[in-house]
Amino acid sequence: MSVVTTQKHDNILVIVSNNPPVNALGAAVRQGLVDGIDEALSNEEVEAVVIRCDGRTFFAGADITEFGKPMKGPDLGEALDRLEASSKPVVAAIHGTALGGGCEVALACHYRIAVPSAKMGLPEVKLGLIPGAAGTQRLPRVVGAKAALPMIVIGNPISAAKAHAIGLVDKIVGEDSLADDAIAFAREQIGKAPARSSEGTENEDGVKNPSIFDEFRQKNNRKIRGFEAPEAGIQAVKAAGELSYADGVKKERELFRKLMAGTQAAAMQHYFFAERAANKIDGIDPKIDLIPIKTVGILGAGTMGGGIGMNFLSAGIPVTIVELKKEALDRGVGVIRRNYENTAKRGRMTEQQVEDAMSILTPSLSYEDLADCDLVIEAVFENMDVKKEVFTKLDSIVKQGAILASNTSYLNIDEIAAVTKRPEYVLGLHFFSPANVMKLLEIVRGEKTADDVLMTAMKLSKKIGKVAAVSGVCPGFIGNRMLSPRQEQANLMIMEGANYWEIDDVLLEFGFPMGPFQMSDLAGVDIGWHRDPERIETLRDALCAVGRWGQKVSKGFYDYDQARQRTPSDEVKQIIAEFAAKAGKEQRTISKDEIRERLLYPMVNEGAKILEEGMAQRASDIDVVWINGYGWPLYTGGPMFWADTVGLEKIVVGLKKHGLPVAKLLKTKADAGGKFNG
Ligand code: 3H9
Repeated sequence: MSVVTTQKHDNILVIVSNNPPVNALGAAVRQGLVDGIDEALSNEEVEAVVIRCDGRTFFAGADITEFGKPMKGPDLGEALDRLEASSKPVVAAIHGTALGGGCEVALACHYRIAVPSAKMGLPEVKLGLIPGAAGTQRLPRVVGAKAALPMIVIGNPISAAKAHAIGLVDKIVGEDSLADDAIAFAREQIGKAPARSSEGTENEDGVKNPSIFDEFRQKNNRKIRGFEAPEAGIQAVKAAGELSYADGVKKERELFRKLMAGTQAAAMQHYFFAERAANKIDGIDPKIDLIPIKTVGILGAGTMGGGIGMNFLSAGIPVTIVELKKEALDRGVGVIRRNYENTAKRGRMTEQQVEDAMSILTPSLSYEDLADCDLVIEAVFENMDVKKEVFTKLDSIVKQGAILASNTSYLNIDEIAAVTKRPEYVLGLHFFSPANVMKLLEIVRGEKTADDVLMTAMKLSKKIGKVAAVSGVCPGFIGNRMLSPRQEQANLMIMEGANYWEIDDVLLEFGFPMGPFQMSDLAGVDIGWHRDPERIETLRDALCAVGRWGQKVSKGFYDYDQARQRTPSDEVKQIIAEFAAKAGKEQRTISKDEIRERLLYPMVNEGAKILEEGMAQRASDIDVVWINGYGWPLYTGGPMFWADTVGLEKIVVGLKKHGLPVAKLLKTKADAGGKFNG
């Protein structure tokens, strides 16, 4: 059966797409839409048309898997022009997510009706693109440039209610009566002149008040820094006000094609599929029976434990949080409430939602209260002996069949699991700080972790809004393991003559939000310091001894002013110089290229070792970890995809030039002219 069918209801022709899973607009669907419109126009009995989708969603966009392949059938732009040109009114009936090309289909229809749960958006920018089927020209003509800008340039979907408020949706209809309501609505439009989006006039706001574009750039500077597509989106929306519709479409196509040919779009499309691939666990049936997780226990109400708990509370899963001292427990619960209230103040939560979340939190001073939890996550002090003690106790208290997880960022999960009588129910859930904000969750698969336990954790990660990747057991897992060689090189280079701020700046220019020395200042230079100012063995000891503990005391590697702006410190430079002299390190100027290569190439090398040892399932999982947990710039596709774009041969040559080791897998792939991804 064709993916697009038509049904005639008296004088209304309903065109129905059924192309699971998300009704992507592949060649067959585009052809089906054109055929449907032709049928409607050639049948005299038909007076109006409805376009809707079966399955879980209205069209979720162009079929991304077709990108880069030769175009088959009508292109989406052509198909939509045919649709809009129809002399008979065409109504889009929207449920699920009308995204990208799907939102453009809706825009090309003369009217749009939606169910309350529907969402609409133009997320192309997240794939390194802008809409390419006239969305940038039709949308501003319907809702105005100001309302179109965030949709096109930031790309987050909006609710049906918001779409209705800005004029993108004409009517909200019953959640369960979309098909019938669409036919009735279409009938009401018979005889009226079709409302064509390309003829809308709302785009004049951008001409009357052109400052909206610069204001938008400034307001969103942090979000769009380094990305090419957002600026192209702004230019396209601007063109929608300044140019005729036909010229605007030409401009959009030009911008779209240029982006599509660039590496950023390739990198971001790689990431789209990487994130989804990371959910799949080799050798485990995705339909395996899961362990129901109705309540979660957290051990430790510190920054980490509290943050972890918030993820579950926000998802409506009751949490019991245990601390040994009342003072620490009260403090932890207070921080959770304050965090929620701050979110509410910023308008991202209602007061009711704050209360709802807090009402399912049970603070406790007793391990015994964790007995009935389905999952217990330990977030106590990072020390093997402490963890072993905690797991022995948990194993004796928590009911059989419950999962015991450690939030360790470094320690051996198998060793921890071995102290329990249920090693198959033990795994690592490595959250990143702040745990309620950071997207990444590293799921650490122990040697004995059972398949259903692992898959339960994976599914749960989605429920709490995390992006998860599975790591094997090795020191530092995927993320921190790759951070080590970068830090090592950074430390070596400042002893060889590179200025520490140059090292930070190289990473900033590459697209990281901060460099290693800024990171150290933010985390606290004194973390793990022995607190003896007389004992100076490392650079860190020396900085701590003179009170340079980091941003919290306004001085660490940098001096900080009240606005937290950093300036390099002469005192630190002096301390580094003394260390270098003591170590007899010859000083030289180190170029930016060398700094970049020595920071990043060893990470790629470590990534290769991680793959070689089977600690990551696939190279793209490593990309997912580094993009979501450590700020690796998304537009480069992550360390392994980036390495592919640099060329593995070049990386091997670079590593050798700097006297650094080359992993076997990297060398083999480089010799064969291969890639990590694909
Ligand atoms: C565009 O439209 C360009 C046009 O302007 C111009 C053209 C000229 N294509 O995410 P899920 C697959 S650009 C192909 O797990 P959910 C996905 O890989 C496009 N495949 O489900 C996965 O496959 P698998 C603009 C797609 O319920 C499966 O569907 N649109 C596409 O969590 C399920 O996906 C977008 O960027 C696609 N477009 O979320 C929207 N979309 O099972 C992209 C999904 O093998 N899509 N797949 O791993 C989404 O944001 C989410 O998929 C959606 C559902 C919210 C729809």
